[in-house]
Amino acid sequence: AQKSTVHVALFPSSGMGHLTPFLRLAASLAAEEDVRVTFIAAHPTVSLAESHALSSFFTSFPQVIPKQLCLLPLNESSSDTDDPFYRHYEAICASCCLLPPLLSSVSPPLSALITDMSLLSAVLPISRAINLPNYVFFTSSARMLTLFMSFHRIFVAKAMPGSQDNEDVIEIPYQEPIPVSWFPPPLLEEEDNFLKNSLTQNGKSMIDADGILINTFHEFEQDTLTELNSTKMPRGLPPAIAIGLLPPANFGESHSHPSAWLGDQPVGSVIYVSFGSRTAMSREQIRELGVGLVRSGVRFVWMVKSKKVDQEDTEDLEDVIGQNLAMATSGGAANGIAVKRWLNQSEILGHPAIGGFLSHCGWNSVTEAVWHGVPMLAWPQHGDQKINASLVRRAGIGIWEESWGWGERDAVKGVEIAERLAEMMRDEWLKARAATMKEAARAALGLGGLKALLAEMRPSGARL
Ligand code: BUP
Repeated sequence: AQKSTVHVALFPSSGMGHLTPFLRLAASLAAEEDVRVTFIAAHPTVSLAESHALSSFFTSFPQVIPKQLCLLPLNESSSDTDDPFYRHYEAICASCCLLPPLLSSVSPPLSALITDMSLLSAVLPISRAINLPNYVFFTSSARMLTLFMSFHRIFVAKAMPGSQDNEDVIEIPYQEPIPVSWFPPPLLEEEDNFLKNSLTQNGKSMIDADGILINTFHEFEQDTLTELNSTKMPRGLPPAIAIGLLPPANFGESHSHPSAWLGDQPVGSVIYVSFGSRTAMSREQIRELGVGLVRSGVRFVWMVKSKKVDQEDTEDLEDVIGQNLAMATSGGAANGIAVKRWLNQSEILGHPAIGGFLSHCGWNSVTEAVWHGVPMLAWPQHGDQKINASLVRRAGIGIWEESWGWGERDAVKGVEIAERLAEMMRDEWLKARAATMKEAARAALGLGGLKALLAEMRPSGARL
């Protein structure tokens, strides 16, 4: 029998950490039979990386229909954040009133909308008004989802550490408690702030979504996924659908990585160093990291970043890491190379010379390391990253030096960094675990989280 066509619209939030998994999801959906994909992207983007990724994606996937949500000007004085990514996200929320004509203009009519977790409370009233099923794509770990969904209840119950002394863990209903020290610091503040408000509003809205997609898989987050879908959970919560790790879709510039240098290095000998698209380390910490990399003796490729938003990251490499190191790392005199520009991270992690990843543990970075079987040295910097780092440690695919904190206080000394780097690179157990997890991630792809979702979206589909 002929399948009916499903038409799905995808709507990501701001920053590469959100855009990348949405683009990968779009590529996976577009590869399915009888599936049309519309991709709604806010315009303008906050970073150059996002606008480049979007244009390469639409060139590589002409079957995906691009739609621009042209952002309305934001009232500067009504914002409670100065983070450029959060401000952009606020502008997207404020522009959601422009969605109805955009959603109704696409053909054939939409079967469902897949919305970023941080846009849900702004989008749900719109999708409900036109009877359009609305799924959420949660672009972090299932463990983080447990906090996201319960934060508004924890907060209302005033169970935060500020009001309950001597608590070193926070109870998460029906889930393992989470240590207070892993919470993103803004969530522990007494006063209202941007992150708290966003988590409260969107967490509350989750109950009204038709389903929650998470790019994770059972072997990696077994306990959490089982609990999330167990009958003990409060009734009415939408199903949490583990869609597996999304394979990196190759639409970037593949010549943009230092392949010539990597090609000359022994298999598994190089550590890749990057802290994601929105972490700007202090100058002092960057210098200590440089000292640590050289001192460790481990070969490295270091993606250096000194400003949150790429357009503003205009300083020369030597001004950021120092002239001597810049010369040594560009001329081959040091044990590695430092680069101050966007690299195709997933492609680098898949290079045979790569044997380790010093990472902030943004969820995409964790999934890419798992996908390529690369052991990690976790150094979380903000947000969900300590929770993700705890999963890396628990899965046995990386080490996490918890005493390094959020990377915002006193700089961690180079000598300490060097020790941990060398320790991670010689750990055979980590390598074996990472290889096993890679196999499990690839095997999970065939298990059909996405196919089950599409079956549900088809007009005759049964509930998951
Ligand atoms: Br930097 C950098 N090349 O040079 P995360 C990042 N990436 O391909 P984040 C590159 O951006 P959030 C670069 O592979 C990953 O897919 C990287 O996402 C890619 O961290 C993505 O790892 C970064 O989730 O976002 O940027 O901190 O805070 O939303 O987790």
